[in-house]
Amino acid sequence: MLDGKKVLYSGMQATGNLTIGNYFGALQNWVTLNEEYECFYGVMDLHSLTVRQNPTEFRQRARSLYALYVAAGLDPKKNCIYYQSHVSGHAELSWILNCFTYMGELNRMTQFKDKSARHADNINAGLYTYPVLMAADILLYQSDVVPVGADQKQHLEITRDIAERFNGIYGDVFTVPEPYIGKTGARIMSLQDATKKMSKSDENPNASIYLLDDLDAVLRKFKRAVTDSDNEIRYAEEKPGISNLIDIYSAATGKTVAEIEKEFDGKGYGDFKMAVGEAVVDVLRPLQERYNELLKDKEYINSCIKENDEKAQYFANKTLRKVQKKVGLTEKIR
Ligand code: ATP
Ligand code: LTN
Repeated sequence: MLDGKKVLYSGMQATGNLTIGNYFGALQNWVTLNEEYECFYGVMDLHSLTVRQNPTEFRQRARSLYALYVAAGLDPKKNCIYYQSHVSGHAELSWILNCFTYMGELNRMTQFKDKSARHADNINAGLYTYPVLMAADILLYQSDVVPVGADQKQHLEITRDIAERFNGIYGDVFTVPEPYIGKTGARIMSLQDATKKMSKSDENPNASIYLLDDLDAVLRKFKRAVTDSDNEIRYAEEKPGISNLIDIYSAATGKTVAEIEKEFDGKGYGDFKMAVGEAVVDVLRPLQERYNELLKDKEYINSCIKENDEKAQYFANKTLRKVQKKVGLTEKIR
């Protein structure tokens, strides 16, 4: 609780360009939940270091991510939108929590298994302890709720386990957070292979719709999206391509699956794909306009970053000091 409100925490890695998977799976829910909670949103640049980054591009991506949060509708004067690497408590708490996390737990993480398969030449210790840093992010702010896409559920579970273990030894130090996974859009799939999650790091540009894609390209990519052999617009396990498009249309318009099936009853795939493309373009157009405006106003973004870094640092330090004391680290002589 902070000022009588529950605390919401979330963030994204500053790696690659955001896709509509990131938007419908996470960002859109952040905006919906925004008023109800005291909110912290991190640009998770320390997590991005688990894969190699080009320093210049990385810095630009982090800045672009910050602007996209704001363009999506999060007001940086009301929400604490900040850089993870600017608050030293994340790395400090992460070390302490490492000592309360078992290798057996980390061995079970599916994201680690996937990412080490994809980056076989760079299976570093950061990739392995990634979930512990994520637990530190969340627990530092005594967060109650963490809105994420379905792929992050396992990381939320380990965060809860670490918090409960720590509280079991030292008393109620951490709030145990709940995940918030939206009903629609929690798992948007690739447009080229509907058995794979849409990802910012997919090598095939037709597989993902990027938030900053040219709008004609968006329509084109939807036209080329994989479907299946019959011509019926129906949500079903054996129709992953069409089901994915229904999910996207639902997330973009707020319509239910039943409403969508009815709307397109008797219509063909071509019409449906066009409608999905247009619905997504309607979401992206205002977002891109705001984003382009924001990039022009350097001073505004800088002042928001500065103010919010300080605010985050203040709250993070409160928890960190408490943890240091509980585990018996010697206090600094002031
Ligand atoms: P990468 O694919 O490069 O590992 P990513 O696209 O998964 O990255 P993250 O920064 O790891 O991006 O995720 C940011 C947020 O977006 C998380 O809450 C994650 O659950 C959500 N998310 C990512 N991809 C999807 C998707 N395809 N569908 C729904 N939510 C998603
Ligand atoms: N692992 C997350 C990004 C992330 C995060 C967090 C999300 C890092 N720290 C804390 C929520 C809360 C991902 O989306 N891949």
